[in-house]
Amino acid sequence: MAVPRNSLRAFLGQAKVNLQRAISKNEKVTLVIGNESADLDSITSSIVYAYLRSITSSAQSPATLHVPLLNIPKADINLRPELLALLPHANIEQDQLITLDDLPDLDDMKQLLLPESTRWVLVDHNALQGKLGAIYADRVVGVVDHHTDEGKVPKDTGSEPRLITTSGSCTSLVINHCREAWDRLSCGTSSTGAAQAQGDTLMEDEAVTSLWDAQVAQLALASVVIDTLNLQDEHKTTEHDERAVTYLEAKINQCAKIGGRFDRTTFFNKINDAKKDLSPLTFEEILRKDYKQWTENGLNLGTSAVVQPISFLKSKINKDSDSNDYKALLEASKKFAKERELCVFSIMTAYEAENGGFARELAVLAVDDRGFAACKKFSDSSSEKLQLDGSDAEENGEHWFHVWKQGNLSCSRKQVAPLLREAMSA
Ligand SMILES: [Mn+2]
Repeated sequence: MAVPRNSLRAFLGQAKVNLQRAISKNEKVTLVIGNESADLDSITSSIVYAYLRSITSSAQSPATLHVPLLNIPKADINLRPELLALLPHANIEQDQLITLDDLPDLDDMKQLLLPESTRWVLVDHNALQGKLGAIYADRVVGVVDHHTDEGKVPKDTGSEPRLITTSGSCTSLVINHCREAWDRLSCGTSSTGAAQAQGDTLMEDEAVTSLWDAQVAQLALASVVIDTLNLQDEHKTTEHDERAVTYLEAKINQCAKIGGRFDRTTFFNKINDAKKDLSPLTFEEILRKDYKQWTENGLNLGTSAVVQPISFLKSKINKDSDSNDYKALLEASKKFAKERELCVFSIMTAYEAENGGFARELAVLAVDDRGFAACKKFSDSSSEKLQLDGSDAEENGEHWFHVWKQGNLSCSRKQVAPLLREAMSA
């Protein structure tokens, strides 16, 4: 089913109804889902891809309603202040987002949302992990991603792309993939849907559609500037990101209502300040905020990406004293790891250092013998590459725990997690 061109706000309403019908009436549905960390990039990639693929068509891909699904429960939206700061720019509200809470309970999922009635497009990851993966992994029909290709998505993806390449933000790849079809829409070749949907005159039609476009463009732009530090992070920014930013800024400027007063740096600072403010969150919420898990060789690896330094986490836990002691951090991390049955748990920080530069740290914890062996292997094989420089460390029969400064700033979780997984593999 194709949908007429509409605002993002109206589109999300239609998408939610479409998913409900798939569940209650066993109708076919296409879902677009980001990775389990559900960072801003995953969320905007899925919403923007779903929206544009639902209202645009090309020779190989007819317009089909795509449902953007956030890979988190509804309650976890609140752990993402940068998303909450962004939503008003796209004129959407938290309640309109479609989350794991909109799927049937896990126990009946297979019966109520039949795998054979579903198609899944992955954005910002290329292997469907966890419980959804166990049921729907072989229903994946397309991918747009900037992580290492795990080879799980079929080579021939038909009407959906199989696009995996390096970029700062996955949303940049989504935009560059969809822009031609999006522009054809704006040229008016199929813009009558807007007039019909609105019941407006064609004069008003253009003002309305340019506003809709600018709202979608801001949603996409936010991830690109967050993931590339407003195109200033030389380790992450690629040509794809630069092209996407130029294009999205132009889309925003075409809208008379927003374009005149839009300033990209002000916009970046607003979203980035919201992202960095972890003060309302508890230690456990900070670890959950940007969390990914893998199973390798029967061992579970958990990783939390954090936008403040380890010293911030220590002060969060040692709230009654300003102690820089790592013991409480170690204990709280062990608790987090045990609750998730992890064998290895890692915290990766990336933050602005006091001298204004950018810095990274890596903390790695193992809680059982198999984890100890994997961590030793990781530390032996990757210390040099990552330029790890130790500070806190404790190794005994109970745990293996190291905190390092990571001199190699170009390696984020995208590079570090595969090294950990490799050390865990047989
Ligand atoms: Mn990403």
